[in-house]
Order: sequence, then C-alpha cells, then structure tokens
Amino acid sequence: MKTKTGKVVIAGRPNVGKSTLLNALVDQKVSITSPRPQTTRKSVRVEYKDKRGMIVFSDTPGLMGKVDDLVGKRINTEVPKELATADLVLYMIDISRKRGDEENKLIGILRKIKAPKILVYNKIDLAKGKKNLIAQYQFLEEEFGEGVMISAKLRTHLKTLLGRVFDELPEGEVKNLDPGIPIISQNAKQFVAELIREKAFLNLRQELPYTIGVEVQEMEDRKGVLVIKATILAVSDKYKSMVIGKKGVKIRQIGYEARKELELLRNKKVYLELKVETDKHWPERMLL
Ligand SMILES: Nc1nc2c(ncn2[C@@H]2O[C@H](COP(=O)(O)OP(=O)(O)O)[C@@H](O)[C@H]2O)c(=O)[nH]1
Ligand SMILES: [Mg+2]
Repeated sequence: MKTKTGKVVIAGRPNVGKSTLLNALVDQKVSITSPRPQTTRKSVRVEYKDKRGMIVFSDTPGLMGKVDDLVGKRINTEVPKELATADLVLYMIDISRKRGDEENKLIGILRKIKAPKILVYNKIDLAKGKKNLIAQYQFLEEEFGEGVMISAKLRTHLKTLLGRVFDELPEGEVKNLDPGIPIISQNAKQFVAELIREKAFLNLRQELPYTIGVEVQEMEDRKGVLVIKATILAVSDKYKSMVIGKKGVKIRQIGYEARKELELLRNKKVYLELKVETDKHWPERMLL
C-alpha cells in the first residue's frame, strides 16, 4: 500500500474546538484551549504518523469578525496564509452555536481555497433540543460534501474522521514512519509559554487575555528539576495588577496550575519563577 501525506489545516470560528480536536487526534496536549477567543494566536503545526502515512496538522487561530486591536489583526492574517498552503482543509462547525457574520466571512475565504475540504460538525455531545443547530449548517453539504459528526471533547468518531482525511490526501513517500517530535512549529520554551498563557486565560476575567503575552526567559534541567523563569507581559499597569490579583492570589494560582501540568507532562519536578511586567510593546515584539 502506498503511503499518503500532506498538510491538513483545521479551520473554523473561534471556539469551535479546533485545538481540542488537534490534541485529541495526536493524543497529546500540543495546542492550548480555553473558552476564550484568541486562545490560539499562531498556527500550531504538529506531525501525525501511522502506517497509512504522515500528516502535518495545522491548528489555526479562529477568524474573528470585527477586530480593532493589533493582536486580533495579526491573528486574522494568519488564517488565509495557512489555508493557502493546505492539501486538505477540515472546516469545523460548532453545532451548538448560531450561524453568524463570522461564519459567513470564513465561508467566503474557504470558497477561494482550491484544496479539498471536509465538513466537520463538532460538539455533537451538546446536540440536545435547542442546542442542536445542525439544520442551519446542512446547506453547506451541497458545497463541501457530507459532514462528519464528532465530539472533539469526548473523542467520538475521530477514527472515522482520520479515515476520511487519509482517503482525501495525495499519495506520497514518507521516509520515516517512526514517531518523532510531534510539534514542529514551536520549541520547548515557546510551548511552556503557551501553557502559562492558557492558565492565565482560564483564571482571568473576560477582557484581560487579549492584553497579555508570556515569555520564557530560561529553562534548564538542574539535577533532575526543570527550572523555568517566565514573565507575563501586560500592556498597562492596570492590567498588570489584575494579573497579580489581591495579595498575589491570581499570579500564584496561574503559576501553580502551569507547574502542576508541566510536572505531569514532563514527569519531573518543576520549579517555576513567574513574574508580571508592564510592556506596552509586547504585541509588536512578539506577534509581528
Ligand atoms: N461540549 C463540547 N465542548 C467542546 C468540544 N470541543 C471543544 N469544546 C470546548 O470548546 C471550547 C473551545 O475549544 P478550543 O479547542 O479552544 O476552540 P478553538 O478556539 O477552536 O481552538 C473549550 O472550552 C473546549 O473544551 C466538544 O466536542 N464538545
Ligand atoms: Mg484554538
């Protein structure tokens, strides 16, 4: 049997579950997730291999309707760029949410992309009564073919989806089918920065996440302990004090959760020194 290979770009509105799907497909946490938009800021590219071939999955930020901030603008240029290099596109729909302008904007972009597309209905675990809005999306099947219904969170029907993906991909030689390093778009420090940002997103109020970035300055193994120095960057002193919280309670919680998860992932003790600093220019420095 000839192997198949290609780049599969996961596209969809913010919050449809793109990053959750990617983590489930590769059975590893590679992309951070949260209920907040803008959680994924840069595309995360990950390798998946099995005897059928090799796939590079690209988890993109969700395309947002209205954007006026720098972070949002940067995010919105990322999606069309990734889509232009796709061999196959997974177009994800959240069947628990109404269609809207955002969706229409994305459909417009997808129509211009020549690569084959698979329609994926996500969150079918929520498909009960009023939450089942699948009928609003079924017109898309005329254009994109029959959809696959999945729950990324509960990992249902992912095998079916992966089978469809391999069916659609072009044949190509894969030199090495051994498992390697799955994440190819970021290094270890960048991954840890992302993990800290995830914990911040989960612990901070609505408006804050957009204004923060995370940088890891140092990461090294010292006698079996992973020692990490990292900084959360806020665009103003007001946001800085919100990240710190009353008597430092927020920053401590963020640090605690990040450390715990890293210890689980790396299977070793982690020492995390986490600071907060005001840096008005972090978005230009880190996102452009
Ligand atoms: N109920 C349910 N929730 C999901 C499912 N997939 C993702 N979510 C949740 O939806 C939110 C957004 O997920 P995320 O993967 O960050 O979305 P993204 O912005 O498209 O990358 C998170 O709170 C996920 O736990 C699903 O299949 N069912
Ligand atoms: Mg995401």
